[in-house]
Amino acid sequence: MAKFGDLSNFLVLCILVGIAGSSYGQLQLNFYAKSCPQAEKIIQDYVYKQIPNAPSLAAALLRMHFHDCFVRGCDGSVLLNFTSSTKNQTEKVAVPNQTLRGFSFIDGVKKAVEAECPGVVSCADIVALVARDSVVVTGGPYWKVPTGRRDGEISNASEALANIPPPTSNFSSLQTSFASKGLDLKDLVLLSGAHTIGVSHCPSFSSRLYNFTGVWGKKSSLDSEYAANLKMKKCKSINDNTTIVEMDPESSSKFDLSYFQLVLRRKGLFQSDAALTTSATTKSFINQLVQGSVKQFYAEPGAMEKMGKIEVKTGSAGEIRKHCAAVNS
Ligand code: HEM
Ligand SMILES: *[C@@H]1O[C@H](CO)[C@@H](O)[C@H](O)[C@H]1NC(C)=O
Ligand SMILES: *[C@@H]1O[C@H](CO)[C@@H](O)[C@H](O)[C@H]1NC(C)=O
Ligand SMILES: *[C@@H]1O[C@H](CO)[C@@H](O)[C@H](O)[C@H]1NC(C)=O
Ligand SMILES: *[C@@H]1O[C@H](CO)[C@@H](O)[C@H](O)[C@H]1NC(C)=O
Ligand SMILES: *[C@@H]1O[C@H](CO)[C@@H](O)[C@H](O)[C@H]1NC(C)=O
Ligand SMILES: *[C@@H]1O[C@H](CO)[C@@H](O)[C@H](O)[C@H]1NC(C)=O
Ligand SMILES: CC(=O)N[C@H]1CO[C@H](CO)[C@@H](O)[C@@H]1O
Repeated sequence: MAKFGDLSNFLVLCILVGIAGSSYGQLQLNFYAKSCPQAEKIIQDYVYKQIPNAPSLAAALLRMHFHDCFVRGCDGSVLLNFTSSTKNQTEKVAVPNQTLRGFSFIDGVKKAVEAECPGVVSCADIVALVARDSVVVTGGPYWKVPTGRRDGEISNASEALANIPPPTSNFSSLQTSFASKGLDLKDLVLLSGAHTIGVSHCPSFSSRLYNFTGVWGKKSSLDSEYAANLKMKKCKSINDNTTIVEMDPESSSKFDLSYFQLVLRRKGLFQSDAALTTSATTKSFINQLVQGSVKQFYAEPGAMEKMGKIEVKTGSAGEIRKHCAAVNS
């Protein structure tokens, strides 16, 4: 009997710990339902009104969400101009961030939200919601965005460099990088699928056009006709750092599955895109993907939602910033 009592106490304890664990430290759908019921609507309205006038921003804002989440978790650290510890050497300054766009868009959304409920909605949640809504308004898939993220107070350029995988990544470094954020190979493939929208600057891939024989003496994994075309029409010299190139040229503003078709035809722009075909696991997943529909693959419990939960700060951790580019003083 004593044993049974111990067991039931143990079960009660487990349930209590379980409840505490789930109400504290986790995101939830419509977190601001009581504190700022209009928040998600204000954000959505702003995006739905502005993005159709500047559709290329949708890609930039999705990429910003990725760069936020991979460094110190999704905590808005990518938005900071300055912190007391790093001064102006924040994530923004790091090489992978030099091509980020959309910071003033986020400031505009924050202003609209602050006008309704000052000091309630985090910049980290704004980035996550804006990324999803931007993709949806351009005709892309929907994914759920639970909220309740808090904003971080640290932003360090070296950490961005260390955590954002470079476009020269091979399969094993991509796998390691994503695994360190709790993302598996399926997530890696689906998230790389974001390269179905948006643009790149030449330096992110020009070594595949100009220098591939120098690297381990290997032949480029980029389709040779495509490479020749890019050299002739786009990245005319290895020093070109201003020309932009669509990653999925035939439908670069449409979030579809054509990125995966390109990757299979050796026309993925980056080494990291091509790397997805060097593993049997990811290659067979891509072969499966191209048979399906895009909405199906990004639906819950999808990779995008998982990315949005990386190392989030909740409860009383961090703060709710007043201005997204600055920690509260
Ligand atoms: C798998 C590792 C990844 C690598 C190595 C990578 C690398 C890059 C690079 C080098 C660019 C172009 C930057 C430039 O030269 O302008 C780019 C653009 C972009 N990336 Fe990724 N990326 C990765 C994963 C992701 C993920 C997970 C997402 C979002 C879910 C994403 C979304 C985007 C978007 C939307 C753009 C276009 C941005 C624009 O048009 O301004 N990428 N990526
Ligand atoms: C920034 O991050 C790097 C690498 O983790 C670390 O060595 C450095 O001390 C950090 N800088 C500051 C000011 O915290
Ligand atoms: C960062 O601050 C230093 C001085 O503290 C200044 O020389 C430099 O120009 C600043 N860089 C940027 C990008 O603002
Ligand atoms: C992948 O890239 C990493 C980092 O550059 C390197 O250390 C590793 O040897 C590479 N792996 C293969 C299989 O080429
Ligand atoms: C070209 O290849 C050489 C030899 O491997 C290497 O040292 C150099 O950094 C490469 N240049 C570029 C732009 O990739
Ligand atoms: C881009 O290239 C120009 C000319 O080659 C150079 O002056 C400039 O510093 C480069 N910018 C970057 C960010 O590398
Ligand atoms: C952050 O920097 C950007 C430009 O680099 C500037 O437009 C913005 O006003 C700054 N925000 C704050 C709060 O300092
Ligand atoms: C968006 C942004 O802040 N970009 C910066 C990236 O870093 C370069 C070099 O430090 C800055 O000139 C850009 O303003």
